[in-house]
Amino acid sequence: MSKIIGRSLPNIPWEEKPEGYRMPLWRYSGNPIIGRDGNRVSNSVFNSAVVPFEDGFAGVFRCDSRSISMDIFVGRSKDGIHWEIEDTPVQFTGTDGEILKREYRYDPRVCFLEDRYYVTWCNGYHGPTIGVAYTFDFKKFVQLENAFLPCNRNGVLFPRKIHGLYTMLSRPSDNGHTPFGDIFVSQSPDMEFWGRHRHVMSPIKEDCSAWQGTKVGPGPIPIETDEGWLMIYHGVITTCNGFVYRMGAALLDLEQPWKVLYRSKDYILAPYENYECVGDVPNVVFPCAALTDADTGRIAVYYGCADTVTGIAFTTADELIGYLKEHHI
Ligand code: BMA
Repeated sequence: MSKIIGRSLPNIPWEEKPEGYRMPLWRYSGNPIIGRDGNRVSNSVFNSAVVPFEDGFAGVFRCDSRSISMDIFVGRSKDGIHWEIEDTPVQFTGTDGEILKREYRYDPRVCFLEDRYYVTWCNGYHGPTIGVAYTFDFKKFVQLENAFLPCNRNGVLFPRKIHGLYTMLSRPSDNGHTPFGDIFVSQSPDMEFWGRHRHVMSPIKEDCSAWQGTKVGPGPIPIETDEGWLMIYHGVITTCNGFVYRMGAALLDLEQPWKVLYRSKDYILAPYENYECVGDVPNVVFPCAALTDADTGRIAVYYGCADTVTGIAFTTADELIGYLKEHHI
């Protein structure tokens, strides 16, 4: 049995795997859980991040407006499935007005680390980079320095320091839709100055795993297990109709997370359902968060569907790591 190292979460949203289902992730039967109209101003609600909070759940949601501006909004839920999302975006405070200037914000991740919730997101600052902020209560948010130079996306913190250093995955990019992309990991003593950049993984150009041939990027906060960090990521192929986004998984070394122990050869979830294939950007499943229960090994992955709505898919550490070991590069 592969074991999750972390807290128990008896109220994790959950459904059992359908009888005879052959894939390692199975969708919630009530998907999508959040539609386009998740708040009053939204055109679409997707690529969003949730965490356990107080006696329920809280999250930071990407809501694109009906003028197609991109910003992030607080949401709250009792059960992790039904969400109330605020109508006004997160307002940041901080010491440096230069950093607080808003161009655009999207694809948030939320990470409970030490005593607070850190939010990282794709932050417009003369190109996309990684914005960083923290909150204790999902009311007041303090914005820190951007982690990296532009252009970068998919900044994903590890949920604890590794050898005394904050550790973050990211995916250097360009200013457009980026037809390339490798995952790197960086470390910081103070959440401000980031260095020790190490390469984690590249796309796979060969036909043996073509679904991840154009770019790869980290998704949810890595899940600590007794066998390594379980990293769920997105992999992209370029087709005659454009990009298709699927999900993969990898196990990273606990001490040196730039070392990949196992990596998906076969994808673990792909756009099959109508709400994943049809929307503002067709054929996208894009994971940004996962709830976990260390007692049962249950994992609930939250993912954006076709850049329009939000879904959940379930697995367990044992099921996913077992699949990974059978279907790895
Ligand atoms: C990426 C980001 C994501 C989006 C994806 C597919 O570059 O913009 O937010 O889900 O493209 O459109």
